[in-house]
Amino acid sequence: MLFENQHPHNKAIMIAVLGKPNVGKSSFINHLLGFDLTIVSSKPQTTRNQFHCAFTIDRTEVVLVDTPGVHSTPQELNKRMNGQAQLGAEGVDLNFVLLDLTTDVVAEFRDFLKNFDAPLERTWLIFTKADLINKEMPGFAPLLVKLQDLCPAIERHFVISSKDGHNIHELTGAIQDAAKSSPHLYPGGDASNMNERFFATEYIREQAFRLLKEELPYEVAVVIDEYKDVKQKDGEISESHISASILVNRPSQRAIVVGRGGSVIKEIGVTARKKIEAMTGGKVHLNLHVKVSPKWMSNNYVLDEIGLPRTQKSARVWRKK
Ligand SMILES: Nc1nc2c(ncn2[C@@H]2O[C@H](COP(=O)(O)OP(=O)(O)OP(=O)(O)O)[C@@H](O)[C@H]2O)c(=O)[nH]1
Ligand SMILES: [Mg+2]
Repeated sequence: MLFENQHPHNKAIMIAVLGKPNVGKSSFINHLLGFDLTIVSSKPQTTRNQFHCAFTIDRTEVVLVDTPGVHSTPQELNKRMNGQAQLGAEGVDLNFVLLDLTTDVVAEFRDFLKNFDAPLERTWLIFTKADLINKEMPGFAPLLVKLQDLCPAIERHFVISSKDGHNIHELTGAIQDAAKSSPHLYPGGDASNMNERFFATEYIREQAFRLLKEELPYEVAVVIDEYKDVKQKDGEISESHISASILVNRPSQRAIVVGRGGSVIKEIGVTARKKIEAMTGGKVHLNLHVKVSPKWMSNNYVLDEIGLPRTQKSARVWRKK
């Protein structure tokens, strides 16, 4: 069924977008998509789930898999985020490992490989944030040799910027050339395998990452309590009623997220609502609550609820013999 009525010249490619936290994976994906689908922040560990971000260039469908930044951690939440990165790379045609040019890229790549438990097959290195450095880059060739020594699966590299679009055109051309003849996975034009409910939680969490300081963004999760679409006679959605809970780890954090006179939660709500409305195309009524859920970052029920299943590195659980 899925592959019926597809153009015989269709091509497709699925690419895992991998790397350490904060290197610019989600910004890169949004730049290629042409709109802000996946959330971005200046703080590391923003993305927590792996998911598809799809677009087409002429007859080529490109599915980029956004993934959480891979890092070393003893925490159950973070172990599961690393697990998501590995899952995101399963069965893809190509891996892009993003390296932030403003850091020591060799150390960064070594650290990534240490914490990424799956073998890397076909890999292109994407050097990001080129707008922030001297583009002549003396000493770049020996650096590439060192990186190649760390991972023989590296086939190509590109130096790009998601801010000023440097080399993006060349890269998308190379992606098109690498795509193989194939039916499209999202022939109806869907941009993701995740639904609007998931993106609503992400857009709320994005504002929490923007407004909250220090460790607080990392101790916040968002769950939807109710999501109801109101349809017109022609079946079009006219408005959506969304109730969501912002979970925090400790009672003292509740007051910070609410803010003086409710100012912080109000700003989270107003800004997130605008982005959700841009996604749904209809009016959104967004109701936010803050709930204290002590130690939710190691609570199996909450982690499952936010789409982070156990991994092989998860803490052992008691099983009946
Ligand atoms: N100047 C500049 N900043 C960039 C570029 N790409 C990303 N950034 C910034 O880098 C920060 C991190 O970007 P993200 O896209 O959230 O990074 P990420 O790799 O998805 O991060 P995690 O989801 O936390 O793993 C943000 O402040 C971005 O605005 C770029 O090409 N140039
Ligand atoms: Mg991200």
